[in-house]
Amino acid sequence: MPIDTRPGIPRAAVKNDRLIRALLRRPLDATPIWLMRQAGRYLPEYRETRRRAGDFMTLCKTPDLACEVTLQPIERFALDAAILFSDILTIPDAMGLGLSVQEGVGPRFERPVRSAAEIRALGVPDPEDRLRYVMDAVRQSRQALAGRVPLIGFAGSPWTLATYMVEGGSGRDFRRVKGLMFEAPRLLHELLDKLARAVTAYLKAQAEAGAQVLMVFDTWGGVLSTHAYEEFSLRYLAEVVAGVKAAPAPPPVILFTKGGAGWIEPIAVTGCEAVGLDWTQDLAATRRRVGHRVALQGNLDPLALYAPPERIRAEVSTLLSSFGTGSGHVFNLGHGIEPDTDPEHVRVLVDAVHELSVPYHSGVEPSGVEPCRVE
Ligand code: 1CP
Repeated sequence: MPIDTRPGIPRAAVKNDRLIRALLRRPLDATPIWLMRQAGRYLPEYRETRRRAGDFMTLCKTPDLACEVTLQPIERFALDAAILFSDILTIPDAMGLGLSVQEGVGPRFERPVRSAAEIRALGVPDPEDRLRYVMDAVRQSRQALAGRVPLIGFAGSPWTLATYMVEGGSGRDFRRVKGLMFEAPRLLHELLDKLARAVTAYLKAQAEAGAQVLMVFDTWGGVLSTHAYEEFSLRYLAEVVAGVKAAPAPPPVILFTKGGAGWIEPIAVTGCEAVGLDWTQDLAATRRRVGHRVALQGNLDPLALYAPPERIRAEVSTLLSSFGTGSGHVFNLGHGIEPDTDPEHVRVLVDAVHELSVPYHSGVEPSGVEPCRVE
């Protein structure tokens, strides 16, 4: 029976509910799969729409085009979820930092924030005002999907957003933001507190606009020491989850810290439904540690998609067997898909996950224990 976690939506609103079932660790027929950056440069149809848009931010800010791109991978492959086409940097852009994204250069801010005055001048954007284009893209994508698969909404973590805002673009050694962390930690906390409020409001608004699952990308949490991670990233991730969960009928939440292998237990107790894993983490061991609490998402090395089809199937088989029987696994890559990936290899991956995972969902546990409670 199809399930949906939001009241007011007919139970049949999602025809393919594998993702939601896996996140809630309920029985299902096969392991769901979606891919980080599944709508993007590896697809010729994306490159064509981006060309028509002229530049990346126009693509994000034009709901018709964002919706078109959101659906492109769903039209091509048997994926079990759509992820909204947008970017984590929409929030700093709405805060007035002036974002541009150039081919081969990446994201850049015209007005990075570094001083106390610059941080204190930042406002928390109203999602239905300066970020209305994102909410419109959610509403339109949800309508266009017509319940085929659930729609994932997302945001960057406060720490990850702060790295871009302070560095002024992609960091390499994070010299500036770490400088602030060591020299003016209270000022960085002021920025992170503002960002946590902005991210919470943004995710709640996406859920209200129709996003059925929410994911938080903490792409740069892994560059921190353990105690700095707890103080400057995890604490704000937990605040965001608590804020999102305070709304009536909140959707399931996935938290992903790239490089967070050492911190899976504290991430799993934030109140999220699932933890995303990068490819360095062992699925079986992680399931033993936290699989009774949360679902796990991941974690094929994105570069495995360069390998020939037989090797891709073998990698899928290894990961499925590593997770083992029962619900609670969402297949994904350990990070975003590379732009020069062959789309036909994505087809091989998606079909292999569906085909090879069926025996893991027969409903008959060899030991007779509840699926997902592996000790
Ligand atoms: O030239 C182009 O077309 C721009 C490339 C691009 C794309 C396709 C950017 C710029 N953003 C996106 C889309 C995007 N970004 C999505 C779309 C939905 C999907 O299909 O998954 C999502 C979820 C993101 C999220 C995002 N943006 C993250 C977190 C996930 C991750 O990859 O770690 C981060 C760190 C960003 C910042 C960003 N935006 C764009 C780029 C190239 C980057 C990364 C820059 C860097 O490496 O620091």
